[in-house]
Amino acid sequence: MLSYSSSILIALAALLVTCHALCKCPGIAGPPGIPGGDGLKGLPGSLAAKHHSVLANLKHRLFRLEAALALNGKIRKVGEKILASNGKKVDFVSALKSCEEAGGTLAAPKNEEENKAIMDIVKQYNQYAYLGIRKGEASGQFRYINGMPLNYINWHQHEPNSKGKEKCVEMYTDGTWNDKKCDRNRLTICKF
Ligand code: MAN
Ligand code: CA
Repeated sequence: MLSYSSSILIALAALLVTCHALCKCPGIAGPPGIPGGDGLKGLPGSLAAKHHSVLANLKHRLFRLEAALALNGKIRKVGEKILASNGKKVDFVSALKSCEEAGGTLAAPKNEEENKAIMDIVKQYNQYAYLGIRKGEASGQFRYINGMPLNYINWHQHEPNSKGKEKCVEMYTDGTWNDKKCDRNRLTICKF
């Protein structure tokens, strides 16, 4: 039979593990020691401690991996998002496809900070990039790939000018946008 206080401790440990699994906890402090807990509720203390150390180790490795990739200019972290380019210049559909096949989508800036992060990659490769934005068939409005309306824009002066059929959007090296035909070869920048 478990005492009231050990039940509380076990419940606390289970909560801590859940919290760490969801990565909402700052730092990687360990759970409280749970002597001899082989709980009826939640995880046994030894299992909770093991899970915690596995998660803490993964978190630490992930942190170092992201730092190393960012240092080498392989990725850019912006908020919770990760931006990366394969360095390839292809048409819009091919660019979107390669991002989706990699488990992401074409990057589209939702605010100034994200626009700057994408611009840094455009500058790094010195190549204009397609953004994950296109003109909707029905609406005739520029929207994100998922169909949602834009909540941030950074058009170059006099753009969009919709010359002919410019249904895609490219980013210039100064971070401003131009509506552009979708069949040009532009740098692929994905968001994960
Ligand atoms: C080209 C195209 C257009 C763009 C103008 C700007 O014609 O890239 O999309 O609007 O240049 O002068
Ligand atoms: Ca244009």
